[in-house]
Amino acid sequence: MADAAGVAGLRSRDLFAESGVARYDLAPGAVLLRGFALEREAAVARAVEDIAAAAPFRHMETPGGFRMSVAMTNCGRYGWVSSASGYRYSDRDPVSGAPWPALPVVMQELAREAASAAGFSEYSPDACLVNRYEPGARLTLHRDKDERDFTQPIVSVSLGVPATFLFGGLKRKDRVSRIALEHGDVVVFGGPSRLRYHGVAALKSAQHPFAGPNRINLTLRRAS
Ligand code: MD6
Ligand code: FE
Repeated sequence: MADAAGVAGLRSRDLFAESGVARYDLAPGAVLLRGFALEREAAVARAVEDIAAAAPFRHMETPGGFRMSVAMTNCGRYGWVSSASGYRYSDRDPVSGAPWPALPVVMQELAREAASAAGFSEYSPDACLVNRYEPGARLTLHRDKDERDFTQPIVSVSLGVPATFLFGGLKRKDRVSRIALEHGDVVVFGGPSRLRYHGVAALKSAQHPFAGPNRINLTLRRAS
């Protein structure tokens, strides 16, 4: 199979000598690190299980009154929530009223190292949105703009069934590239790309040992 990043006409710029992880520059400030999370997949799997036990995945409602096809939960000091009244960060899980589960150390370290590999030093995320895609679930084109600090990047970790990431521009009508994201891939989204439009195409039916028919995505952010 052709390298999936090749779909968008991308070329690997570097090969990390130590990890063998290929780095693709998607755009200024946006970097794809292929397989960067693979070394820690067992620890990340346990962490996601613990988070979901404490704060179960749920289908949130959009401000427009639709049920999101992606099931979500959070960990960290703040969690992203959507409801009829809008989008916001909350330091409590609205379902239980309790604080979100802590951001696991393995995710903090993974995010910090990925950010550093992409050129963002001193990354200090305080929120992690955990997305679960079942077959057919999708995320429409959006920008992540509910955070207070756009100088810090978002670090996005893909796990399980592969998906097509829709990578747009700074305007909604800009051309959208399609990038295959596979198990273990990490995207760092910051700098001049921090407010680009992006989304995820409907998940195809497939199986992967990590989460059966599902895709799990972690997006770490600095919210406050
Ligand atoms: C996902 N990702 O891959 C959804 N947002 O499931 C995002 O919405 C996202 O990957 C901001 C930065 C990177 C991302
Ligand atoms: Fe996003």
